[in-house]
Amino acid sequence: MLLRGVTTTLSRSCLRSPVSRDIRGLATALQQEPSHPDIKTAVPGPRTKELLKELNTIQQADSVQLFADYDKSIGNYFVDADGNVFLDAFTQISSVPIGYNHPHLLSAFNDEHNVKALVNRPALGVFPAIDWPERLKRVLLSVAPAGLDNVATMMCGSCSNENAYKAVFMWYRGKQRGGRVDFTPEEMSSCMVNQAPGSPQMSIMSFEGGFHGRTFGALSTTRSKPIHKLDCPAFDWPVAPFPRYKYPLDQFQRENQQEDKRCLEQVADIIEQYAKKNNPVAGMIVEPIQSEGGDHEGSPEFFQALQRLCQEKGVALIIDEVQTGCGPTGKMWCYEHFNLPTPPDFVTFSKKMLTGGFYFRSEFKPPHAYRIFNTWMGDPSKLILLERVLDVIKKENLLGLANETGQVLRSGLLNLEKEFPHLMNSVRGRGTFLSFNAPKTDVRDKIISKLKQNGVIGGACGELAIRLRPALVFQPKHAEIYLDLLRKTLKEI
Ligand code: PSZ
Repeated sequence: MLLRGVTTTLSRSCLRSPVSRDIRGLATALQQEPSHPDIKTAVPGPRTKELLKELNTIQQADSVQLFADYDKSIGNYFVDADGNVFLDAFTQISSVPIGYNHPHLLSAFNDEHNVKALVNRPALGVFPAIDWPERLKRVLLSVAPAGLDNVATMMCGSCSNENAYKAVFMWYRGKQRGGRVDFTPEEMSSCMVNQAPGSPQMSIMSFEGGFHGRTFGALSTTRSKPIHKLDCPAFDWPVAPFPRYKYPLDQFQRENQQEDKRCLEQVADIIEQYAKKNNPVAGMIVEPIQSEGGDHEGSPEFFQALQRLCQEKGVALIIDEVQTGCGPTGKMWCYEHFNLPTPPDFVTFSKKMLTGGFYFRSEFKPPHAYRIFNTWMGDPSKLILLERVLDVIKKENLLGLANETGQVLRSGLLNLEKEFPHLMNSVRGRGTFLSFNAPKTDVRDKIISKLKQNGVIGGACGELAIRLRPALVFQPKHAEIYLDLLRKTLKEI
């Protein structure tokens, strides 16, 4: 059977409207899920320790937490090398959209056309398959942020951001040239020795606590932890403060509005400073919820004002939805919660979208070929899987489920915050994209580690936060298990 025969196109309206969820479908997909975690050994167990030792003889592997048994992992449950079964509330740093071994994904390559798309991997910028334009429309453009009708595919989140920056710089220089599209001989020769005017001074602004990746351009905009940046040369690009709110939000409205104002004033000042030192801010990148940096939120009003500021100053606005995108906040794109009056200029994605890439306004399409380019430029087989993921999201109304499960999680976390005020505060987030703070970093780390021994994989971010990043198939019943085991863990501390 051909791919186009078995899947349906997702229309934007379908994703946004609450259609009734096909519980039966979801139940079938998850029927082999265990009913609860099952921890048989110490964590990490003996086999895990052996594997870690072996891997460490080949590479620096100390970041490895567990080795997965991907034959046995299923739905929301992760099975490790020692046979321990964990409820996964972290999902490979937020990048498993519909759980492990979803049947709709397992069957994707039963189809000969799809196998050939997998095996014959094209250099997409030069020899794409006959069905590539249609596939892009049917899959990626069917969930495009409103008003962004262009898309480029890439390999990972970092290179999606990196290439969005390049598109911004090309657009900015294009404006300075006043529409001239050819280059001067001086530009051509100076760029070959990394000098202006061919390699001009320009910058991308980012925010304290932001994370945008680890390739060189992206790394210059990453501001979450020194360990990401140490020893690597960086561009002189500006950083501005991002709001740090007090919680609960409804009790600190005045303080938090003041915080928005403080940050916005600094953004405007820094743009002026960089213009004066002849390093103009051409673009700005921001996460709708700062994720690696500690799950810091900005209000809709903050983002609306930020966009106005960008428009006034001629700065392109890039929204980094690598971690927030594809549904966990209850909307396909988190920034949709902000009611921006006009679309942002770019939305970058990866993780749950399975392919990296960026959506952009057509004004940002470079006038020349080969300028935003690399060999693979993504991988069509990832779009085959993504098409199926989007199909499941729509059929099972998983955006509605993220809201429903999110409410169970949020109210449970708020109750735990009341019960353990010395261990938990500042519950926040949207949908299942939630987090809370511990009072100190060592307490936070202890909670995460004990939670794992109790059968739940959770994630840390920033200095104090514990974040929830379950798959989109996390149901209220999984939320109850998470909350029970978190309560048990907090009692042990
Ligand atoms: O330590 C790391 O390299 C991590 S830990 C989590 C991430 C990276 N997240 C990746 C990420 C992201 O969360 C946002 C908001 N933007 C860009 C990236 C980079 O994506 P990758 O890792 O695919 O290059």
